[in-house]
Amino acid sequence: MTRLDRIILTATALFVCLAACAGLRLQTGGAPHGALVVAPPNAAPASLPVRVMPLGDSITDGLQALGGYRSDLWEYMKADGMNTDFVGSRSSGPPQLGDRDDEGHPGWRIHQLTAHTRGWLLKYRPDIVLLQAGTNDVIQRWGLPAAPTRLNALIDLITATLPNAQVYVATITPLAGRLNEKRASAYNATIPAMVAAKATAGRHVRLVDMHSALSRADLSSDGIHPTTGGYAKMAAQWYSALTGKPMTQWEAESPSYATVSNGERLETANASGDGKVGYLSAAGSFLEFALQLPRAGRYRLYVRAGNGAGRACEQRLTVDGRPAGRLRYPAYGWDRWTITAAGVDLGAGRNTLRFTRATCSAEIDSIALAPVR
Ligand SMILES: [Ca+2]
Repeated sequence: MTRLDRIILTATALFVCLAACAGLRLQTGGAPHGALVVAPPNAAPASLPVRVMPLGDSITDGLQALGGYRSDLWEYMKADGMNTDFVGSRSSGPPQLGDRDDEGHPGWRIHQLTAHTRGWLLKYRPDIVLLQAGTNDVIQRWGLPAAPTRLNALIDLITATLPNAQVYVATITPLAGRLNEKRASAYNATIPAMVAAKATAGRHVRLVDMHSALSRADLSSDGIHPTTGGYAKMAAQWYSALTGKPMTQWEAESPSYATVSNGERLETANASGDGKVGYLSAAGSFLEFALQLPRAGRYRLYVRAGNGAGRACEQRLTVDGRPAGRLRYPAYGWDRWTITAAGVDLGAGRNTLRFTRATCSAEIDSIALAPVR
């Protein structure tokens, strides 16, 4: 098969997938310029994988928390039945990360990525590029006034090399230290107009405001890389951008909306919010979220759970006291988080979601909801 044949076959298969499979769809309404938007499906997974290239520096690599945002992002996609292929020349992440391929290069500045990006794109031919770059330019103060120009050139290189790929451009995450954060904010401030101009020109580029998704409390002790919880927030922000469905997260350990009966709130730096809920093993024990929602409707529920029982286990879910099915968690180990999804119908105002033991106890770190429609 010639290369052209392969491209046509891939493009045709992808289009069929977009049109007929539930994994992805081509959104031409609200999204600019026919942007490729991943839609949480309810049907069978796509037959051909969608290639996703995580592209950036050590934050893409996942320094301080193995796998970084890629771990949760992979879990979200798996939970929604998407057939995803992470691509890149590197491979890093924990064993439970189903696909560890990436282009996250620790310490690299924008121009270093630019020097290699064309080759990576032609070799791995991603359908989606998740680009976050510039943190090293900022913290090394390396030609900082021209950093936006360099990012602009990198985006142009990607869209020129693979015009049909969808490029998600993230702002950089917060930095500790007033001056570094000021420099980061100045750099970030140039990105929305840059991306908007390219979208207007018909390029498949979208902005992901990653900076606003995290706070300084989400930074590890080095003041640069996110904590485990910070990376979890990054994954939720990437996935919200990919699906076009904004997710809202709630921490299981928060007493302001979560009640624990006959279980325990546990502190751990390995969970988002530095806390989780466990020991939900006794009969009658439960974790219950009381959530205020602005709108009634169908939602996608994502549960970030840890299961160290050595075998897959299930919890029961009830919504306002009504059975709403079971949630099944693979046995990755304690503090190795899996994300399990379920569809739930919720009302406007107060809703209670209660988790109880079914076949074994699992720990819950957080949950998230995204509107389906
Ligand atoms: Ca938590």
